[in-house]
Amino acid sequence: MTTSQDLIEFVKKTLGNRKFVVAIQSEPYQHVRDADGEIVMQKMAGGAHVLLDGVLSQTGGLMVAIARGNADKQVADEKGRIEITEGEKNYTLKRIFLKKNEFNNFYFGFANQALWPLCHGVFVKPIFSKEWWDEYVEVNQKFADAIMEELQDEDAFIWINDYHLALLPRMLHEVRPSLAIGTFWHIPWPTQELFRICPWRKEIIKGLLGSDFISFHRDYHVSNFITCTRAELQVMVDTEPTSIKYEDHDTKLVNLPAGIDYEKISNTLSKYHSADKKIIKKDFGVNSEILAIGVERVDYTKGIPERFQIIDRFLEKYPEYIGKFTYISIAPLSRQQIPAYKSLQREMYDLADKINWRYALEDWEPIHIIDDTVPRDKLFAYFKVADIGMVTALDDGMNLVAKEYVISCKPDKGMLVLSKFTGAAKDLNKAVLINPYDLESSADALYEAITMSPDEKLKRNTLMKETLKENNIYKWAVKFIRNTIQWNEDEE
Ligand code: ADQ
Repeated sequence: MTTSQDLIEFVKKTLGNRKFVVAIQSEPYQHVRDADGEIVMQKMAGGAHVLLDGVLSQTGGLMVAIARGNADKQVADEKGRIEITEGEKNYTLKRIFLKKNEFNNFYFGFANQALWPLCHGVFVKPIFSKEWWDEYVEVNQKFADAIMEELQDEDAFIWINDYHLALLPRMLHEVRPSLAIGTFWHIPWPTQELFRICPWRKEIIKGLLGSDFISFHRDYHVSNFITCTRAELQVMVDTEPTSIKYEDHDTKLVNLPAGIDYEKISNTLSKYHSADKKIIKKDFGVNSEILAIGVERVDYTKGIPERFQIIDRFLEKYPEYIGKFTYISIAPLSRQQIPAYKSLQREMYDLADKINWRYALEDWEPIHIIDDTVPRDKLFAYFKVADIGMVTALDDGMNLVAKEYVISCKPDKGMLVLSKFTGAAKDLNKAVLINPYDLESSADALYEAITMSPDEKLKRNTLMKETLKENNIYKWAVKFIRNTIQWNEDEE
Protein backbone atom coordinates (compact mmCIF):
# COMPACT_ATOMS: atom_id res chain seq x y z
CA MET A 1 0.00 0.00 0.00
CA THR A 2 1.29 3.49 -0.87
CA THR A 3 1.39 5.70 2.23
CA SER A 4 1.29 9.47 2.67
CA GLN A 5 4.99 9.27 3.54
CA ASP A 6 5.71 7.50 0.22
CA LEU A 7 3.96 10.36 -1.58
CA ILE A 8 5.94 12.99 0.33
CA GLU A 9 9.25 11.28 -0.48
CA PHE A 10 8.24 10.70 -4.09
CA VAL A 11 7.37 14.38 -4.56
CA LYS A 12 10.64 15.50 -2.98
CA LYS A 13 12.64 13.18 -5.24
CA THR A 14 10.69 13.68 -8.47
CA LEU A 15 9.86 17.36 -8.47
CA GLY A 16 13.32 18.50 -7.39
CA ASN A 17 13.34 22.28 -7.73
CA ARG A 18 9.97 22.42 -9.43
CA LYS A 19 7.19 24.12 -7.52
CA PHE A 20 4.05 21.99 -6.94
CA VAL A 21 0.98 23.94 -8.14
CA VAL A 22 -2.65 22.77 -8.20
CA ALA A 23 -5.22 24.73 -10.23
CA ILE A 24 -8.82 24.00 -9.34
CA GLN A 25 -12.01 25.99 -9.60
CA SER A 26 -13.34 25.71 -6.06
CA GLU A 27 -11.29 26.41 -2.96
CA PRO A 28 -11.51 23.65 -0.30
CA TYR A 29 -11.86 26.21 2.50
CA GLN A 30 -13.79 29.46 2.56
CA HIS A 31 -13.87 32.19 5.19
CA VAL A 32 -17.25 33.63 6.14
CA ARG A 33 -18.66 35.87 8.84
CA ASP A 34 -20.87 34.02 11.31
CA ALA A 35 -23.97 35.44 13.07
CA ASP A 36 -21.75 37.27 15.62
CA GLY A 37 -19.64 38.87 12.90
CA GLU A 38 -16.67 36.59 13.65
CA ILE A 39 -14.68 35.24 10.69
CA VAL A 40 -14.79 31.44 10.58
CA MET A 41 -13.25 28.94 8.17
CA GLN A 42 -15.57 26.38 6.55
CA LYS A 43 -14.62 23.22 4.68
CA MET A 44 -16.46 22.89 1.35
CA ALA A 45 -18.06 19.57 0.29
CA GLY A 46 -17.27 18.32 -3.21
CA GLY A 47 -15.29 15.71 -5.08
CA ALA A 48 -12.25 17.21 -6.78
CA HIS A 49 -11.14 19.61 -4.06
CA VAL A 50 -11.54 16.96 -1.33
CA LEU A 51 -9.00 14.89 -3.28
CA LEU A 52 -6.55 17.68 -4.05
CA ASP A 53 -6.70 19.12 -0.53
CA GLY A 54 -5.85 15.58 0.64
CA VAL A 55 -2.76 15.52 -1.59
CA LEU A 56 -1.45 19.06 -0.91
CA SER A 57 -1.97 18.78 2.84
CA GLN A 58 0.69 16.03 2.73
CA THR A 59 3.14 17.48 0.23
CA GLY A 60 2.78 21.23 0.68
CA GLY A 61 2.68 23.49 -2.40
CA LEU A 62 0.42 26.11 -3.93
CA MET A 63 -3.27 25.83 -4.75
CA VAL A 64 -4.87 28.44 -7.03
CA ALA A 65 -8.68 28.57 -6.77
CA ILE A 66 -11.63 30.96 -6.95
CA ALA A 67 -12.60 32.72 -3.71
CA ARG A 68 -16.14 31.86 -2.55
CA GLY A 69 -16.45 33.15 1.03
CA ASN A 70 -17.64 36.65 1.96
CA ALA A 71 -14.64 37.13 4.28
CA ASP A 72 -12.03 35.50 2.00
CA LYS A 73 -10.38 38.81 1.13
CA GLN A 74 -10.03 39.98 4.71
CA VAL A 75 -7.85 37.03 5.71
CA ALA A 76 -5.67 36.91 2.57
CA ASP A 77 -2.53 38.96 1.80
CA GLU A 78 -2.37 41.53 -1.04
CA LYS A 79 -1.79 38.73 -3.58
CA GLY A 80 -4.81 36.76 -2.34
CA ARG A 81 -2.69 34.20 -0.46
CA ILE A 82 -3.36 32.44 2.81
CA GLU A 83 -1.64 29.52 4.55
CA ILE A 84 -3.77 26.42 5.06
CA THR A 85 -2.70 24.55 8.16
CA GLU A 86 -5.52 22.03 8.47
CA GLY A 87 -3.56 18.97 7.31
CA GLU A 88 -0.20 17.48 8.23
CA LYS A 89 1.67 20.14 6.30
CA ASN A 90 1.03 23.78 5.34
CA TYR A 91 0.16 24.69 1.82
CA THR A 92 -0.57 28.07 0.28
CA LEU A 93 -4.00 28.83 -1.10
CA LYS A 94 -3.98 31.68 -3.62
CA ARG A 95 -7.47 33.04 -4.16
CA ILE A 96 -8.72 34.53 -7.40
CA PHE A 97 -11.40 37.15 -6.76
CA LEU A 98 -14.06 37.40 -9.46
CA LYS A 99 -16.81 39.96 -9.88
CA LYS A 100 -20.31 38.53 -9.43
CA ASN A 101 -21.01 38.85 -13.12
CA GLU A 102 -17.74 37.11 -14.08
CA PHE A 103 -18.45 34.25 -11.70
CA ASN A 104 -22.04 33.88 -12.93
CA ASN A 105 -21.06 33.70 -16.60
CA PHE A 106 -18.07 31.45 -15.98
CA TYR A 107 -19.44 29.08 -13.33
CA PHE A 108 -23.24 29.03 -13.53
CA GLY A 109 -23.03 29.79 -17.26
CA PHE A 110 -20.47 28.02 -19.43
CA ALA A 111 -19.06 25.52 -16.93
CA ASN A 112 -22.35 24.31 -15.48
CA GLN A 113 -24.97 24.93 -18.15
CA ALA A 114 -22.86 24.06 -21.21
CA LEU A 115 -19.99 21.71 -20.26
CA TRP A 116 -21.56 19.86 -17.30
CA PRO A 117 -24.70 18.67 -19.18
CA LEU A 118 -22.64 18.17 -22.38
CA CYS A 119 -20.31 15.72 -20.62
CA HIS A 120 -22.94 13.79 -18.61
CA GLY A 121 -25.34 11.62 -20.56
CA VAL A 122 -28.45 12.67 -18.64
CA PHE A 123 -30.74 14.27 -21.25
CA VAL A 124 -30.42 17.84 -19.94
CA LYS A 125 -29.85 20.11 -22.92
CA PRO A 126 -26.63 22.15 -22.76
CA ILE A 127 -26.99 25.90 -23.38
CA PHE A 128 -24.26 27.62 -25.41
CA SER A 129 -24.00 31.38 -24.93
CA LYS A 130 -21.23 33.48 -26.48
CA GLU A 131 -21.22 35.77 -23.42
CA TRP A 132 -20.61 32.80 -21.08
CA TRP A 133 -17.92 31.41 -23.35
CA ASP A 134 -16.07 34.75 -23.46
CA GLU A 135 -16.06 34.86 -19.67
CA TYR A 136 -14.88 31.25 -19.52
CA VAL A 137 -11.87 32.23 -21.65
CA GLU A 138 -11.24 35.28 -19.43
CA VAL A 139 -11.37 33.32 -16.18
CA ASN A 140 -9.01 30.64 -17.55
CA GLN A 141 -6.65 33.50 -18.45
CA LYS A 142 -6.93 34.84 -14.88
CA PHE A 143 -5.80 31.44 -13.59
CA ALA A 144 -2.85 31.47 -15.99
CA ASP A 145 -1.88 35.00 -14.87
CA ALA A 146 -2.23 34.12 -11.18
CA ILE A 147 -0.02 31.05 -11.59
CA MET A 148 2.66 32.91 -13.56
CA GLU A 149 2.61 35.74 -11.00
CA GLU A 150 3.54 33.20 -8.32
CA LEU A 151 6.08 31.30 -10.42
CA GLN A 152 8.15 34.21 -11.70
CA ASP A 153 11.24 32.37 -13.07
CA GLU A 154 10.69 29.10 -11.23
CA ASP A 155 9.86 25.89 -13.02
CA ALA A 156 6.86 23.92 -11.87
CA PHE A 157 4.65 20.87 -12.02
CA ILE A 158 1.09 22.11 -12.55
CA TRP A 159 -1.84 19.83 -11.74
CA ILE A 160 -4.94 21.24 -13.47
CA ASN A 161 -8.36 19.99 -12.49
CA ASP A 162 -11.63 19.54 -14.29
CA TYR A 163 -13.97 21.04 -16.84
CA HIS A 164 -13.75 24.59 -15.50
CA LEU A 165 -10.16 24.94 -16.67
CA ALA A 166 -9.99 23.28 -20.11
CA LEU A 167 -8.13 26.19 -21.72
CA LEU A 168 -5.56 26.69 -18.97
CA PRO A 169 -3.10 23.94 -20.08
CA ARG A 170 -2.45 25.59 -23.48
CA MET A 171 -2.33 29.09 -22.00
CA LEU A 172 0.43 27.99 -19.63
CA HIS A 173 2.25 25.84 -22.18
CA GLU A 174 2.45 28.79 -24.58
CA VAL A 175 3.93 31.11 -21.98
CA ARG A 176 6.46 28.57 -20.74
CA PRO A 177 6.79 25.28 -22.69
CA SER A 178 9.07 23.72 -20.06
CA LEU A 179 6.31 23.58 -17.43
CA ALA A 180 5.23 20.01 -16.61
CA ILE A 181 1.44 20.18 -17.01
CA GLY A 182 -0.95 17.37 -16.04
CA THR A 183 -4.73 17.66 -16.31
CA PHE A 184 -7.23 15.47 -14.51
CA TRP A 185 -10.75 15.55 -15.97
CA HIS A 186 -12.99 14.49 -13.06
CA ILE A 187 -16.24 14.07 -15.02
CA PRO A 188 -17.10 11.81 -17.98
CA TRP A 189 -15.97 12.68 -21.51
CA PRO A 190 -18.91 12.36 -23.93
CA THR A 191 -19.11 10.51 -27.23
CA GLN A 192 -18.39 12.36 -30.47
CA GLU A 193 -22.13 12.33 -31.34
CA LEU A 194 -22.78 14.46 -28.24
CA PHE A 195 -19.59 16.51 -28.20
CA ARG A 196 -19.94 17.76 -31.78
CA ILE A 197 -22.84 20.08 -30.80
CA CYS A 198 -20.49 22.35 -28.82
CA PRO A 199 -19.60 25.45 -30.85
CA TRP A 200 -16.20 25.77 -29.12
CA ARG A 201 -15.25 22.08 -29.24
CA LYS A 202 -11.99 22.71 -31.15
CA GLU A 203 -10.83 25.37 -28.69
CA ILE A 204 -11.60 23.08 -25.74
CA ILE A 205 -9.64 20.16 -27.17
CA LYS A 206 -6.75 22.41 -28.26
CA GLY A 207 -6.70 23.89 -24.77
CA LEU A 208 -6.45 20.47 -23.12
CA LEU A 209 -3.75 19.32 -25.54
CA GLY A 210 -1.43 21.95 -24.03
CA SER A 211 -1.00 19.35 -21.23
CA ASP A 212 1.84 16.82 -21.16
CA PHE A 213 -0.54 14.33 -19.61
CA ILE A 214 -4.34 14.06 -19.38
CA SER A 215 -6.21 11.47 -17.40
CA PHE A 216 -9.79 10.42 -16.80
CA HIS A 217 -11.37 7.99 -14.33
CA ARG A 218 -12.38 5.38 -16.93
CA ASP A 219 -10.94 3.97 -20.16
CA TYR A 220 -14.09 4.71 -22.17
CA HIS A 221 -13.66 8.42 -21.31
CA VAL A 222 -10.14 8.23 -22.78
CA SER A 223 -11.47 6.53 -25.94
CA ASN A 224 -14.24 9.12 -26.33
CA PHE A 225 -11.68 11.92 -25.98
CA ILE A 226 -9.48 10.40 -28.68
CA THR A 227 -12.42 9.95 -31.06
CA CYS A 228 -13.49 13.59 -30.52
CA THR A 229 -9.92 14.82 -31.04
CA ARG A 230 -9.53 12.86 -34.27
CA ALA A 231 -12.80 14.28 -35.58
CA GLU A 232 -11.90 17.88 -34.79
CA LEU A 233 -8.15 18.36 -35.32
CA GLN A 234 -5.28 17.12 -37.51
CA VAL A 235 -3.56 14.88 -34.98
CA MET A 236 -1.41 11.75 -34.85
CA VAL A 237 -2.61 9.16 -32.36
CA ASP A 238 -0.23 6.54 -30.99
CA THR A 239 -1.32 3.53 -29.01
CA GLU A 240 1.77 2.30 -27.15
CA PRO A 241 1.51 4.30 -24.90
CA THR A 242 -1.68 6.15 -25.82
CA SER A 243 -0.73 9.63 -26.90
CA ILE A 244 -1.82 12.42 -29.23
CA LYS A 245 0.56 14.61 -31.22
CA TYR A 246 -0.81 18.02 -32.13
CA GLU A 247 1.37 20.78 -33.60
CA ASP A 248 4.63 19.15 -32.45
CA HIS A 249 3.50 18.61 -28.88
CA ASP A 250 2.75 15.15 -27.47
CA THR A 251 0.12 14.55 -24.82
CA LYS A 252 -0.07 11.19 -23.09
CA LEU A 253 -3.48 9.84 -22.01
CA VAL A 254 -4.26 7.23 -19.37
CA ASN A 255 -7.28 6.28 -17.33
CA LEU A 256 -6.40 6.72 -13.69
CA PRO A 257 -9.34 6.13 -11.35
CA ALA A 258 -9.04 8.29 -8.22
CA GLY A 259 -8.48 6.51 -4.95
CA ILE A 260 -9.42 7.85 -1.54
CA ASP A 261 -7.68 8.12 1.79
CA TYR A 262 -8.40 4.67 3.23
CA GLU A 263 -6.17 5.14 6.29
CA LYS A 264 -7.57 8.52 7.23
CA ILE A 265 -11.17 7.36 6.96
CA SER A 266 -10.39 4.21 8.97
CA ASN A 267 -8.67 6.28 11.66
CA THR A 268 -11.59 8.70 11.80
CA LEU A 269 -13.95 5.77 12.19
CA SER A 270 -12.07 4.39 15.16
CA LYS A 271 -13.57 7.35 17.08
CA TYR A 272 -16.97 5.82 16.38
CA HIS A 273 -16.12 2.16 16.97
CA SER A 274 -19.12 1.67 19.26
CA ALA A 275 -21.53 3.78 17.16
CA ASP A 276 -24.93 2.29 16.45
CA LYS A 277 -28.18 3.51 14.96
CA LYS A 278 -28.81 5.67 18.04
CA ILE A 279 -26.54 8.26 16.39
CA ILE A 280 -29.16 8.59 13.63
CA LYS A 281 -31.96 8.88 16.19
CA LYS A 282 -29.97 11.53 18.07
CA ASP A 283 -28.95 13.61 15.05
CA PHE A 284 -32.06 13.30 12.86
CA GLY A 285 -34.82 11.94 15.12
CA VAL A 286 -35.10 8.87 12.89
CA ASN A 287 -35.56 5.40 14.31
CA SER A 288 -35.20 2.59 11.85
CA GLU A 289 -34.78 -1.15 11.76
CA ILE A 290 -33.26 -1.08 8.25
CA LEU A 291 -31.44 2.12 7.42
CA ALA A 292 -30.39 3.21 3.93
CA ILE A 293 -28.36 6.35 3.22
CA GLY A 294 -27.50 8.54 0.22
CA VAL A 295 -25.22 11.60 0.24
CA GLU A 296 -24.63 14.13 -2.52
CA ARG A 297 -25.15 17.67 -3.75
CA VAL A 298 -28.63 17.93 -5.25
CA ASP A 299 -27.72 17.42 -8.90
CA TYR A 300 -29.63 15.91 -11.81
CA THR A 301 -26.69 13.60 -12.58
CA LYS A 302 -27.01 11.86 -9.21
CA GLY A 303 -30.35 10.14 -9.92
CA ILE A 304 -32.16 11.29 -6.76
CA PRO A 305 -35.76 11.14 -8.11
CA GLU A 306 -34.93 7.75 -9.64
CA ARG A 307 -33.75 6.58 -6.20
CA PHE A 308 -37.04 7.68 -4.62
CA GLN A 309 -38.97 5.84 -7.34
CA ILE A 310 -36.90 2.71 -6.70
CA ILE A 311 -37.80 2.95 -3.00
CA ASP A 312 -41.46 3.46 -3.94
CA ARG A 313 -41.47 0.35 -6.13
CA PHE A 314 -39.57 -1.61 -3.47
CA LEU A 315 -42.16 -0.84 -0.77
CA GLU A 316 -44.99 -1.61 -3.17
CA LYS A 317 -43.48 -4.94 -4.14
CA TYR A 318 -42.20 -5.92 -0.68
CA PRO A 319 -44.77 -4.42 1.72
CA GLU A 320 -43.29 -6.32 4.68
CA TYR A 321 -40.71 -3.49 4.79
CA ILE A 322 -43.30 -0.76 5.37
CA GLY A 323 -42.56 0.63 8.82
CA LYS A 324 -39.13 -1.03 8.87
CA PHE A 325 -37.08 0.52 6.04
CA THR A 326 -36.02 4.18 6.18
CA TYR A 327 -33.95 6.11 3.66
CA ILE A 328 -31.98 9.19 4.75
CA SER A 329 -30.90 11.60 2.03
CA ILE A 330 -28.16 14.04 3.05
CA ALA A 331 -28.51 16.39 0.12
CA PRO A 332 -27.40 20.02 0.32
CA LEU A 333 -28.77 22.24 -2.45
CA SER A 334 -26.29 23.29 -5.10
CA ARG A 335 -26.17 25.55 -8.17
CA GLN A 336 -29.60 26.99 -7.29
CA GLN A 337 -29.18 29.90 -9.73
CA ILE A 338 -29.60 27.38 -12.57
CA PRO A 339 -33.23 26.62 -13.55
CA ALA A 340 -32.62 22.87 -14.08
CA TYR A 341 -31.43 22.62 -10.44
CA LYS A 342 -34.37 24.59 -9.08
CA SER A 343 -36.86 22.32 -10.85
CA LEU A 344 -34.97 19.22 -9.70
CA GLN A 345 -35.25 20.46 -6.12
CA ARG A 346 -39.04 20.88 -6.51
CA GLU A 347 -39.36 17.48 -8.18
CA MET A 348 -37.36 15.78 -5.46
CA TYR A 349 -39.33 17.27 -2.55
CA ASP A 350 -42.70 16.70 -4.28
CA LEU A 351 -41.84 13.08 -4.97
CA ALA A 352 -40.64 12.45 -1.41
CA ASP A 353 -43.90 13.99 -0.08
CA LYS A 354 -45.97 11.82 -2.38
CA ILE A 355 -44.17 8.61 -1.41
CA ASN A 356 -44.19 9.49 2.29
CA TRP A 357 -47.92 10.25 2.14
CA ARG A 358 -48.55 6.93 0.43
CA TYR A 359 -46.79 4.73 2.99
CA ALA A 360 -46.64 6.80 6.21
CA LEU A 361 -47.59 5.18 9.50
CA GLU A 362 -48.27 7.06 12.71
CA ASP A 363 -44.60 7.30 13.73
CA TRP A 364 -42.77 6.32 10.53
CA GLU A 365 -42.23 7.53 6.99
CA PRO A 366 -39.82 6.06 4.44
CA ILE A 367 -37.87 9.11 3.16
CA HIS A 368 -36.09 11.79 5.21
CA ILE A 369 -34.23 14.61 3.49
CA ILE A 370 -31.52 16.61 5.26
CA ASP A 371 -30.64 19.61 3.11
CA ASP A 372 -27.27 20.40 4.66
CA THR A 373 -23.62 19.40 4.55
CA VAL A 374 -22.43 17.45 7.57
CA PRO A 375 -18.91 17.18 9.04
CA ARG A 376 -16.98 14.44 7.28
CA ASP A 377 -16.27 12.40 10.40
CA LYS A 378 -20.01 12.32 11.15
CA LEU A 379 -20.73 11.31 7.58
CA PHE A 380 -18.47 8.27 7.92
CA ALA A 381 -20.16 7.37 11.22
CA TYR A 382 -23.57 7.43 9.48
CA PHE A 383 -22.16 5.22 6.71
CA LYS A 384 -20.88 2.83 9.36
CA VAL A 385 -24.30 2.24 10.89
CA ALA A 386 -26.31 2.26 7.64
CA ASP A 387 -27.35 -1.17 6.35
CA ILE A 388 -27.51 0.08 2.78
CA GLY A 389 -25.59 2.77 0.88
CA MET A 390 -27.46 3.99 -2.20
CA VAL A 391 -25.65 5.55 -5.17
CA THR A 392 -27.93 5.77 -8.19
CA ALA A 393 -26.10 8.31 -10.38
CA LEU A 394 -27.24 8.41 -14.02
CA ASP A 395 -23.69 9.21 -15.16
CA ASP A 396 -20.71 10.03 -12.94
CA GLY A 397 -16.95 10.30 -13.53
CA MET A 398 -16.19 8.32 -10.37
CA ASN A 399 -18.41 8.99 -7.29
CA LEU A 400 -16.33 9.18 -4.15
CA VAL A 401 -19.32 8.64 -1.87
CA ALA A 402 -19.62 5.03 -3.08
CA LYS A 403 -16.00 4.39 -2.06
CA GLU A 404 -16.42 6.21 1.27
CA TYR A 405 -19.47 4.06 2.09
CA VAL A 406 -17.64 0.79 1.38
CA ILE A 407 -14.66 1.77 3.55
CA SER A 408 -16.93 2.89 6.40
CA CYS A 409 -19.66 0.23 6.54
CA LYS A 410 -19.60 -2.77 8.84
CA PRO A 411 -18.36 -5.54 6.54
CA ASP A 412 -20.94 -8.16 7.54
CA LYS A 413 -23.85 -5.72 7.84
CA GLY A 414 -23.59 -3.04 5.16
CA MET A 415 -24.08 -3.33 1.41
CA LEU A 416 -23.74 -0.80 -1.38
CA VAL A 417 -26.39 -0.55 -4.10
CA LEU A 418 -24.47 1.11 -6.92
CA SER A 419 -25.31 2.47 -10.35
CA LYS A 420 -23.42 0.79 -13.19
CA PHE A 421 -23.02 4.23 -14.71
CA THR A 422 -20.50 5.51 -12.17
CA GLY A 423 -16.75 5.28 -12.64
CA ALA A 424 -16.67 3.63 -9.19
CA ALA A 425 -18.58 0.58 -10.49
CA LYS A 426 -15.33 -0.82 -11.92
CA ASP A 427 -13.46 -0.99 -8.59
CA LEU A 428 -16.63 -1.78 -6.66
CA ASN A 429 -17.92 -4.59 -8.84
CA LYS A 430 -18.88 -6.70 -5.81
CA ALA A 431 -21.54 -4.17 -4.84
CA VAL A 432 -25.12 -4.81 -5.95
CA LEU A 433 -24.98 -3.09 -9.34
CA ILE A 434 -28.09 -1.51 -10.87
CA ASN A 435 -29.36 0.39 -13.87
CA PRO A 436 -31.20 3.22 -12.06
CA TYR A 437 -33.45 3.83 -15.07
CA ASP A 438 -34.83 0.28 -14.63
CA LEU A 439 -37.04 0.65 -11.56
CA GLU A 440 -38.25 -2.93 -11.49
CA SER A 441 -34.86 -4.62 -11.40
CA SER A 442 -33.45 -1.89 -9.12
CA ALA A 443 -36.23 -2.48 -6.57
CA ASP A 444 -35.35 -6.19 -6.65
CA ALA A 445 -31.66 -5.32 -6.27
CA LEU A 446 -32.47 -3.29 -3.16
CA TYR A 447 -34.33 -6.31 -1.78
CA GLU A 448 -31.34 -8.52 -2.64
CA ALA A 449 -28.96 -6.18 -0.79
CA ILE A 450 -31.19 -6.05 2.30
CA THR A 451 -31.66 -9.81 2.47
CA MET A 452 -28.08 -10.78 1.59
CA SER A 453 -26.53 -13.11 4.19
CA PRO A 454 -23.89 -11.67 6.56
CA ASP A 455 -21.35 -14.15 5.15
CA GLU A 456 -21.91 -12.98 1.59
CA LYS A 457 -21.71 -9.32 2.65
CA LEU A 458 -18.49 -10.01 4.52
CA LYS A 459 -16.98 -11.76 1.50
CA ARG A 460 -17.89 -8.97 -0.91
CA ASN A 461 -17.01 -6.04 1.38
CA THR A 462 -13.66 -7.58 2.32
CA LEU A 463 -12.69 -7.82 -1.35
CA MET A 464 -13.83 -4.26 -2.09
CA LYS A 465 -12.12 -2.82 1.00
CA GLU A 466 -8.86 -4.51 -0.03
CA THR A 467 -9.09 -2.97 -3.50
CA LEU A 468 -9.72 0.49 -2.02
CA LYS A 469 -6.89 0.09 0.48
CA GLU A 470 -4.47 -0.86 -2.30
CA ASN A 471 -5.58 1.78 -4.83
CA ASN A 472 -5.66 4.71 -2.46
CA ILE A 473 -5.33 8.47 -3.01
CA TYR A 474 -1.54 8.41 -2.56
CA LYS A 475 -1.02 5.77 -5.23
CA TRP A 476 -3.29 7.81 -7.53
CA ALA A 477 -1.31 11.01 -6.88
CA VAL A 478 2.08 9.29 -7.35
CA LYS A 479 0.96 7.82 -10.69
CA PHE A 480 -0.42 11.14 -11.87
CA ILE A 481 2.73 13.07 -11.00
CA ARG A 482 5.05 10.36 -12.37
CA ASN A 483 3.25 10.28 -15.73
CA THR A 484 3.27 14.06 -16.10
CA ILE A 485 6.94 14.49 -15.23
CA GLN A 486 8.12 11.54 -17.35
CA TRP A 487 6.20 12.70 -20.38
CA ASN A 488 7.37 16.29 -19.93
CA GLU A 489 11.00 15.14 -19.72
CA ASP A 490 10.59 12.91 -22.79
CA GLU A 491 9.41 15.95 -24.73
CA GLU A 492 12.51 18.00 -23.94
P1 ADQ B 1 -18.78 15.35 -7.18
O1 ADQ B 1 -19.78 15.38 -8.28
O2 ADQ B 1 -18.72 16.51 -6.27
O3 ADQ B 1 -17.31 15.09 -7.75
P2 ADQ B 1 -18.39 12.89 -5.45
O4 ADQ B 1 -17.33 12.17 -6.19
O5 ADQ B 1 -19.43 11.99 -4.90
O6 ADQ B 1 -19.14 13.99 -6.32
O7 ADQ B 1 -17.72 13.68 -4.25
C1 ADQ B 1 -18.45 14.42 -3.31
C2 ADQ B 1 -17.64 14.61 -2.03
O8 ADQ B 1 -18.33 15.57 -1.21
C3 ADQ B 1 -17.52 13.33 -1.22
O9 ADQ B 1 -16.27 13.28 -0.60
C4 ADQ B 1 -18.64 13.46 -0.17
O10 ADQ B 1 -18.38 12.81 1.05
C5 ADQ B 1 -18.72 14.97 0.02
N1 ADQ B 1 -20.12 15.36 0.31
C6 ADQ B 1 -21.16 15.29 -0.54
N2 ADQ B 1 -22.30 15.68 0.08
C7 ADQ B 1 -21.96 15.99 1.34
C8 ADQ B 1 -22.69 16.44 2.47
N3 ADQ B 1 -24.00 16.63 2.45
N4 ADQ B 1 -22.01 16.68 3.61
C9 ADQ B 1 -20.67 16.46 3.65
N5 ADQ B 1 -19.93 16.03 2.62
C10 ADQ B 1 -20.56 15.79 1.48
C11 ADQ B 1 -16.66 15.19 -9.04
C12 ADQ B 1 -17.19 14.20 -10.10
C13 ADQ B 1 -17.15 12.78 -9.52
C14 ADQ B 1 -15.72 12.44 -9.06
C15 ADQ B 1 -15.13 13.55 -8.20
C16 ADQ B 1 -13.64 13.32 -7.93
O11 ADQ B 1 -18.52 14.55 -10.46
O12 ADQ B 1 -17.57 11.84 -10.49
O13 ADQ B 1 -15.77 11.26 -8.26
O14 ADQ B 1 -15.27 14.83 -8.81
O15 ADQ B 1 -12.93 13.11 -9.10
